[in-house]
Amino acid sequence: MTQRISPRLVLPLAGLTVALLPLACGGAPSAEEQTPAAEVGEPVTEEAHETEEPREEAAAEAKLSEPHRVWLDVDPAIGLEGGEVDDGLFLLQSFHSPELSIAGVSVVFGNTSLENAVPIAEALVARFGPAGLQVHPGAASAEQLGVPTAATAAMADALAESPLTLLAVGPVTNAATLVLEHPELHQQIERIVVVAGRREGQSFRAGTRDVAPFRDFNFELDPQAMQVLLDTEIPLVMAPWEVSSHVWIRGADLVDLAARSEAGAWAAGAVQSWVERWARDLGTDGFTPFDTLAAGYVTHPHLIEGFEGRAWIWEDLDDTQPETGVTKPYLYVDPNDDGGRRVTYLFQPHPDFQPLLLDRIAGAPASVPPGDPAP
Ligand SMILES: [Ca+2]
Repeated sequence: MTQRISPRLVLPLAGLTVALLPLACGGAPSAEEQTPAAEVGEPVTEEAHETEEPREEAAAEAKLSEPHRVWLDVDPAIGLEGGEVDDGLFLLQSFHSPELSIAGVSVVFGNTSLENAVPIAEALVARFGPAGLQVHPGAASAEQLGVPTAATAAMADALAESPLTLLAVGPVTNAATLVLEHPELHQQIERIVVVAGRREGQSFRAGTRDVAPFRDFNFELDPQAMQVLLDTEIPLVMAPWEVSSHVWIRGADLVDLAARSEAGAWAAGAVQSWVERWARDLGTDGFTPFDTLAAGYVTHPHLIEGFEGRAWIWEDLDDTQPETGVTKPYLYVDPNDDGGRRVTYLFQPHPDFQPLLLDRIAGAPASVPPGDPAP
């Protein structure tokens, strides 16, 4: 069932400004149908909400185990007018997670140009990151798949030192170039967590406006790079739109965040134009913080339910413009499919994840009731 993707399918979007990018999973909102937020996603099991053990289990696990050594590969656009904010929140969340030991940060094109994204990552690391953490520029477009960069060199050096988990929360061009260039290091990569994928037939919808479903942004910007990862035996975890569609950061959460800490206040301010964009384009109060589910799975696996399934890439009618007859590649995952490649597919966060995420973004638990004014 695996289908190789031809070069013509790579979408030449890297040069567009963020204001021109349609909204998409892991990226920005796009255009056409209407579904209340409560209906987003495939039917999901409700049992995950009924157990109270996961948070306690996760806390016990965090205390007992050594920090997970991770590498963060991001495409941040937070702070740009209308720019996607989830990579920025993902970085704050990671900096404030004692379960993680961050070996390095690299940057890839995606939500904005590499040129825009690198200084955003550098500023976030300098202000809120651990001392000494370095930021390494990677691919500026999908055309650079297979071209070594400062990012892939630094990742290779870190992997040669000791194994790590790669959190690749933008287009996976940097990750794919790393594995193409360094087959000797595959065994050192404990797993790669990506923000991409869907079940067959699933449409990415949110909000009440009559707009098209989200694109599978990270995947669609470089499907060939995803194929490279699928062709390896490195464990792959998918934190797709489906799992993030159940987590919302609302306006009231931002008031709460702003009151907690310097980082919380910065985040609350930096996401404002993104919140306004979702309200305007999708009719929502708040947004889903896609990339944060990837880090959450590493820090608190008990809070995010997944299944082992098979993944493959398939060409099908573009659901964002079905009237045109145009096709596009899809990254499908199916728990029952025997073809394709084995992956872990995340689909259901525990309700405790959202308050935990706010704690981690702020670097502090809630100390004042939500709704109180920021200091
Ligand atoms: Ca991202």
